[in-house]
Amino acid sequence: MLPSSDKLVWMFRKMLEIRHFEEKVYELYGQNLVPGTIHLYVGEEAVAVGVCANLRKDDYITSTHRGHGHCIAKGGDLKRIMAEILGKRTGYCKGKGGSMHIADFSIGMLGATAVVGAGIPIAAGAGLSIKLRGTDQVVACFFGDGASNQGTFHEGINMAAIWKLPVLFVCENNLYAMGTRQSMVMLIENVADRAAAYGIPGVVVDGNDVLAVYEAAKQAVERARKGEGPTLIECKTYRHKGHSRFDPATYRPKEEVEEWLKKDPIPRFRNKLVEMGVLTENEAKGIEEEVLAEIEEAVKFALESPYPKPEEALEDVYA
Ligand SMILES: Cc1ncc(C[n+]2csc(CCOP(=O)(O)OP(=O)(O)O)c2C)c(N)n1
Ligand SMILES: [Mg+2]
Repeated sequence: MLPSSDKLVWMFRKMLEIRHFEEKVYELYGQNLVPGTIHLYVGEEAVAVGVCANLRKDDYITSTHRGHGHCIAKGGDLKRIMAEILGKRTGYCKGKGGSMHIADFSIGMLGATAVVGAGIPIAAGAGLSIKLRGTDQVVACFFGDGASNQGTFHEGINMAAIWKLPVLFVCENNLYAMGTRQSMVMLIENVADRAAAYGIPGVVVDGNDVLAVYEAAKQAVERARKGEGPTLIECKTYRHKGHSRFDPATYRPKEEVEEWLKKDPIPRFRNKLVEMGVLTENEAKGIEEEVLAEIEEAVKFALESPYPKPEEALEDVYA
């Protein structure tokens, strides 16, 4: 069943927020305003949004090095995310975590991590905490195709499976782990096929179709809330940019990139909403303008915020 019109519009707005936020971060990076590096989610927006559209505020997510989109889809504050990326004191980690360490427990965003595959056992742990507390919350765990070759994938999913923990394991298969093509490191085509090894359902979906992702996640959430255990959802998608800001991604054939650009999830969804009569072209344009204004405000907030003081360097950190 289709989500309500309100939810469809929310999904469209969130996808635009992620896209324009990321493009702005890309631009700010070029102006030397972003310390460290960045990994952009442009092209993969339908995954985070399709999944998070099924989650409540008290549900959890775990994220990755490519995590801005997950945080935005879960309801993260654009100003605080932008401030954190710029290393400012008003950011989620007071400017000390940066792009890859954003967390917001108040919305169930348990954290991004630069360690590939590290979110998987954390999600299983959060699932166990839910089970022990006896609530009907769920966890959505985002990770890449590369992460699915880490030992944590086996350990985390197996444990969640045997204990029937309420976790959605969401593989964002963008075909590459840095410059390594999936076929160079895996003999199977679908990460979801690995679900059979754990005795749980594995589903492959078009990760550039937000409604397909929404539907797969909906079923997995229902199953998880009923105590029936985890699901592995593999979303086939593509990052429009290189792995990180400095990667020109020359290892990808030009034709492949062009093919995927044609499948851009945002124009696809926009056309669908117009076709379905949920939005007019003008309304869609209006939403995009609102989103752009919101992002400008976030940038202004972040630029005007102070850096942390040197004497605060050892506060809030483990040593
Ligand atoms: C444990 C670990 N090994 C290697 C790296 C270096 N590294 C950073 S991102 C990345 C690729 C991850 O690929 P994937 O899981 O497919 O995610 P994607 O970047 O495609 O979203 C690697 C190897 C790391 N950060 N952590
Ligand atoms: Mg990948």
